[in-house]
Amino acid sequence: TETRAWWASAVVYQIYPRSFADSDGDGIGDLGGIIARLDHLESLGVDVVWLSPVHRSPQADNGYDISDYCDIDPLFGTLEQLDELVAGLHARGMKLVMDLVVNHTSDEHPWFVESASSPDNPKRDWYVWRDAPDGALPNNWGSFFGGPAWTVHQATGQAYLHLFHRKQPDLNWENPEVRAAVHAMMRWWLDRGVDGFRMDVINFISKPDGLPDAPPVPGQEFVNAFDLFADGPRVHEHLAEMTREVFGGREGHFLTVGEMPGVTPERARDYTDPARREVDMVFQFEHVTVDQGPDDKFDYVGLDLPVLKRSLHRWQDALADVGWNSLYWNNHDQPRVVSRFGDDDPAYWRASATALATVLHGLRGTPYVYQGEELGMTNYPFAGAGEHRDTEAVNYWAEVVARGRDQEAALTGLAHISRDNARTPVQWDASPHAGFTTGTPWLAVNPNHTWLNAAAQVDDPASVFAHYRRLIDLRHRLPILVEGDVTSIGLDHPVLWAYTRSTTDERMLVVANCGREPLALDLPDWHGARLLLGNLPLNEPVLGPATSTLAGWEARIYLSP
Ligand code: TEU
Repeated sequence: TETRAWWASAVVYQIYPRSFADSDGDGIGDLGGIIARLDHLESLGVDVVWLSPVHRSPQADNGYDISDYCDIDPLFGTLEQLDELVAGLHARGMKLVMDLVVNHTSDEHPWFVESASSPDNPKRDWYVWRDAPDGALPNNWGSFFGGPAWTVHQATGQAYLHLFHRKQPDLNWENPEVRAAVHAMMRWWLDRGVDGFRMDVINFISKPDGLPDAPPVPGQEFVNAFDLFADGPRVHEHLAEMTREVFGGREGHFLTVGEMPGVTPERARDYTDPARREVDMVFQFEHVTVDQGPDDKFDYVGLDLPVLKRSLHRWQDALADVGWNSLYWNNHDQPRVVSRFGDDDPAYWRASATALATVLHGLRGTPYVYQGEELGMTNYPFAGAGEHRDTEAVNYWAEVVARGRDQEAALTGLAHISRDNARTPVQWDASPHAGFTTGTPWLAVNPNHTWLNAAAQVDDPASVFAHYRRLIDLRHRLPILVEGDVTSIGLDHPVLWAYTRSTTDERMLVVANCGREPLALDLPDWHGARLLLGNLPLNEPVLGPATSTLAGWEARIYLSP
């Protein structure tokens, strides 16, 4: 039988440094702030920290636009502090995974500056340049952040490709020098002691030959060409080469996770099949788009629970034999789960945050916890468009206004889906800026920090934090959570989320009531099962012969006798 890799029983914690903790009073989180908060992570019990970019960057996309891969932006600190962070994590038995943003660089990266300098520059071909006669763009692709995916460079008359911001030009992965430079940079980080990489939009790196137009969409000048550049022709080849060139011959316990918008379960099997040596796991996006309509990302249609359940269980089934799932509700791009799929009314907030945590952490895969999720942080009460800071939200609003689209609907969409919901500062305590900074925070602190904060939770056994700690502890202790097969129960039920885990000698039941009303639970097979973990004080320690009742947003995990 196969031996599982160490990350199969690990839990990863994501830090978005700008919003985690500020040590120098400039209102922006930094490495010093993280180093000062390692006890919080140790007490939560996570195994790995994934750090969103701290590299040198003009910050057009909060660090996902890198101008020097081998240095730390002064906003965040110094390389010495990064070393100190690695040492501090290692001393506590935790690992550090860096963000790897190599689909694109910043336009201020020396590679691009050279590339842009002239059509004959040796680095011209490091990026994707095409003729733009009389300003006509090479194709109809749109940028994720609005407008075309091309910008004409006045000096040379050619246009460069940028799937994201115009300050994020796409690297040309067809060029072997580009690939070699990326591999060398990755080895440099491993030599420094980091333990792996989270690879930003890594399934976008291989563009289709000829960069063809995407099928036109009526009323849209530039269209999302997703189907053309996601999972492109040579992406598997590039990832296998990266594994060979970067990790080949190295001793160590590394973790690689590829962020892959639009990836299908079938393709994810290939990406994560250990025999192919591409990546350990992927971040898929299916379950974080279930509340979005066909128009665009901010076309908010609300949650239909069975759709969400079916999605996550489809992924569980697809990767049951080959490959591995990552499990996440939140990251720096997604609204807060308790507001999005749960119930952030103060009366249900704690129960729903812990119920959602329970159903996710009971599944098979590697769970990721995004900063503040362990406290049940909620969406921000955005009052208008002016409160959003994210380039995606700001550009979207400008387009809505320019095109005379429905502003009411756009504001609703932004309030529910905007990435800024995830980026408000972590709420450490009840003080005016929530203990995040002594200065003025770069993004407003959620007013609910007066009661929703770490200080109020870390020593309270009934807190969201304590529940996350127990879930993480279970993952470490119970092989059935790592290995057990997953079988869903009643996928079409409108509020019950239930499934079993099973190995040859044990069975586990996970049940959650994803609604406010009490819910009768009738599972004859499980009489006598022993309660392992519940999120409310009311649970039955042993499931009786009669029908039992789950309170609103109650979740329980039982082990069969
Ligand atoms: O995100 C990739 C991505 O496609 C989306 O999740 C993105 O958040 C956007 O909202 C699409 O509508 C990654 C990073 O996580 C994100 O923060 C970066 O902005 C992006 O890549 C570019 O590097």
